[in-house]
Amino acid sequence: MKKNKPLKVSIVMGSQSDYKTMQLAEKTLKRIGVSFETKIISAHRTPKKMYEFASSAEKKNIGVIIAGAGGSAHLPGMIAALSPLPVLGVPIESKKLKGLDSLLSIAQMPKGIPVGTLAIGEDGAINAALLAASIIANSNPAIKKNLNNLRILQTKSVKKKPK
Ligand code: RP5
Repeated sequence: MKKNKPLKVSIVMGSQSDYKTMQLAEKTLKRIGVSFETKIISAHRTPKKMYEFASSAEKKNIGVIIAGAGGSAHLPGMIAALSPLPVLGVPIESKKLKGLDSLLSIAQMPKGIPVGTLAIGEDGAINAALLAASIIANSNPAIKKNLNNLRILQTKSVKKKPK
């Protein structure tokens, strides 16, 4: 019997300037052994590219989309509107409002089209990757094992006493 190809994660971001944050999602997925692709797609600067990406993502063996955006951060919501895949939004820490604008834009989706919103900035990028990996792990026992191992390591790394 032909084996299904494992699902991958697509990491997209609105601008090159988001990559400093979003590369932590890449690093985290690499650590867990989850396949991924990374693209710059802007909802307002490249709307046609966004439409093409979001409307064809499901056919391209993508299981989860992580979308990072800053300011008036409509990218995750627009992608979620066009794709049935789970979309995780990472609010980029913007210069002017420190990411509060991004957080509220991404989190305050009106009912009907959900975006799973993570924390602002680096923690959000890392947790988006961990969450994406745990979604992929539902149909991939090897990834489940890697995620569990990562948690065991994290637990062991906690010191008993402060120095
Ligand atoms: C958003 O505008 C991007 O996600 C980025 O966070 C923000 C600023 O973009 P640049 O002006 O740095 O390209 O679309």
